[in-house]
Amino acid sequence: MKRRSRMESMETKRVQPIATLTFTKTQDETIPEEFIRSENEQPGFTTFNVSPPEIPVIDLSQDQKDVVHLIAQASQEWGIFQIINHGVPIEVVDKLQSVGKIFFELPQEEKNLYAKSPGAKTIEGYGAQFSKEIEGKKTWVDHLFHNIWPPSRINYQFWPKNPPSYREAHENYAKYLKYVVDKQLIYLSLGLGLEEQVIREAVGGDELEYLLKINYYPPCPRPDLALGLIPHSDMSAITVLVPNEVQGLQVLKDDHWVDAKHIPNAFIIHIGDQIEASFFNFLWPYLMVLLTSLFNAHGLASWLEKLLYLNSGGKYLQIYINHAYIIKQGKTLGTTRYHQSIPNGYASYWCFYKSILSNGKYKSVLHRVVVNKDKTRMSWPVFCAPPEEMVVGPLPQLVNEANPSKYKTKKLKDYQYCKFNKIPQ
Ligand SMILES: O=C(O)CCC(=O)C(=O)O
Repeated sequence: MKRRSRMESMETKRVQPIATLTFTKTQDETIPEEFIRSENEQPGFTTFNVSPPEIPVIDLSQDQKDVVHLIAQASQEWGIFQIINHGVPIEVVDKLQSVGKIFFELPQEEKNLYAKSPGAKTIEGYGAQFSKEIEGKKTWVDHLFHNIWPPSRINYQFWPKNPPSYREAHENYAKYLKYVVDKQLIYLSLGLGLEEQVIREAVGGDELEYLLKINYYPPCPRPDLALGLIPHSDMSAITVLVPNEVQGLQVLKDDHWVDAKHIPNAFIIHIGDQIEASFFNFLWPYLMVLLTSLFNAHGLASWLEKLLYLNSGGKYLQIYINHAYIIKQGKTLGTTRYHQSIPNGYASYWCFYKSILSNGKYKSVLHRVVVNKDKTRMSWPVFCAPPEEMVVGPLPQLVNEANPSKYKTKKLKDYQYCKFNKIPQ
């Protein structure tokens, strides 16, 4: 009996069974309240539909000089691009996707064998909802995380045994992916005018860790109200993502949420925080945190909010109890995964955590995922990040009097701690 109720409560924490229940029980197309985003986040209101710009697509079979130029340009202007002719055989990706799909279609009890235990320190395992959002909102997605490279970082306990070919498919994919990642890091280095191995070495060289995630976004009766993932940037150096054919990824470009078009056999490359460029220096947010904390302590936060908003003509940076928000002309820009939008409906995003290597040249992309009414979206991002103990900071080659260091040098694990706990970097 006890076991049964534990099992039941685990199941209700997964989105997949909730989605199935929602579809079978309701005729009126409602979804549980905790999945309904505030208006400023709802995709129905915030997606840019009128001839949106398109994420750059880069053909790697071109001359290397052109590839480097295009990648550097996309990394500065977008922080994301798609690559084609990347050298990974279609069958390898098909196999990866088919074993992942089989896993997510297994009975709930079997998937739960790989569940993260509550309070576990590791990110690896099967679960839902990466971190709690302040208003208790949930995203419409389940996931499985596990490392795939280097071999010393693999914990096979998190790799499903069913289907039996799961392991081979992932080992094979990791082998090919390594080649793609190494190449991207070379292009990014060359794009900054550096020797080709500089960035790769700076993010760990052979120790660079590959964390694979499988996202499973079931069909949602109200895709206009829910989000698969709230806006965030990745803590990685770069992320390589393959989606299935169901579109859903959106990126923030010039204050608008635009769709990442599905391109068969393309890989999507995200520039992560470790390589990013931020447009703020870090003293300004510290000052604002101090100010707002003082105001909060006296219950005056919402007054301060209004004052700032009015005085800035609707365009200002706001810090709200340790959270940074950028609000432009009252429009939704987004929130990060680690905090929530503010109650007055303006949108926001966290601006402290930005780092590091390129000292302002490349940008990490703010992205989110919308869900589909009839189809299941799945995606396979691989977050490539330095080992936790590694110290990351601006590359000395990129710092000089004209371009002083904008970011602190620190261990990746300290950086992650700050990001998870919303502490200024
Ligand atoms: O599903 C996607 O396309 C994006 C996934 C993502 O951003 C994430 O898992 O952090």
